[in-house]
Amino acid sequence: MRGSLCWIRKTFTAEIAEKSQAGCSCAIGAVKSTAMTNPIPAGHGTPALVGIPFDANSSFMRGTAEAPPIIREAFRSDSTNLCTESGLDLEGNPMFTDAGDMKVSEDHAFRDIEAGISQMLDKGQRPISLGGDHSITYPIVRALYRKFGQLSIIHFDAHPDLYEEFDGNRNSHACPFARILEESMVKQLIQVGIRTMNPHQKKQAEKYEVQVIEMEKLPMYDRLKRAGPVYISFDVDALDPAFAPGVSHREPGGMTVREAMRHLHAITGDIVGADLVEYNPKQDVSNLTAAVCGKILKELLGKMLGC
Ligand SMILES: [Mn+2]
Repeated sequence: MRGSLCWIRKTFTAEIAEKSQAGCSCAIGAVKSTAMTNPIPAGHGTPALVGIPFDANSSFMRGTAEAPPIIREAFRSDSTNLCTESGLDLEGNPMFTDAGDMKVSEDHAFRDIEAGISQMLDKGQRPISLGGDHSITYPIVRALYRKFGQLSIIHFDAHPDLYEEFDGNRNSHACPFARILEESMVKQLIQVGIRTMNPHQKKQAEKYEVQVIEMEKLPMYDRLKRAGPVYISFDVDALDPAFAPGVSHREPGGMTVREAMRHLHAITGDIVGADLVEYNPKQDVSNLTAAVCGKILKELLGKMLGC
């Protein structure tokens, strides 16, 4: 029965994308079709999943390198269907693809990731990477910056990840946004769900004019309305560990899955890429967090497809 109640849109237009941002209209006028012609608007590419099995920059506990196949399995699980909540059926949908897992050497991980993402962009793909620890966002953003210029980044996380260095490691998963900001690759960094700000990172946030939306201040949808190229970085620990225990750094007091999806749905702009990072299967309980990742991935894909 999977997918039986859903629609596949025959065409994709900027008009539909625009309407969708105010509340998706994908089901309106949608027809079931297997013959899609040119469904991706000019300037965009095909969303493509890519696993990045790398966790050597984790500061506390490894395990996120094992996440990509488990997220894929949850995403495609027969326990549910592949429809987004807006009604877009991703089952057999040619509007997105799966590029498989990236080969990443521990010694040259950032070089490999940046090159791998660049190759995807050259093929006209928009990467949705499945991590991996959060350090991978830095080389991904480098590749995107070379193609699109300065990006707006919407960053869901319990942590600001703005450390100048952490435990002597400038590439730590606690540092990616410091690296990204140093290289001026960002038009605006907007952090959502933060609840572990400390004096050092506060100073960093002030220095780089980061818009920090603390957990306590949510909901805050208006600040997510952007124009131009947008990158979404989703650290699973933005969610409360009650909903997503499968993370290395459980930080109570976080978002519900619904709150996260409402903020995700509120984002506007041209989404040129996204990542889903820090899911640690070793910490999961009954694959609960895997299911949450599958759900977030579906909605991310829907978002990138304009729904
Ligand atoms: Mn985090």
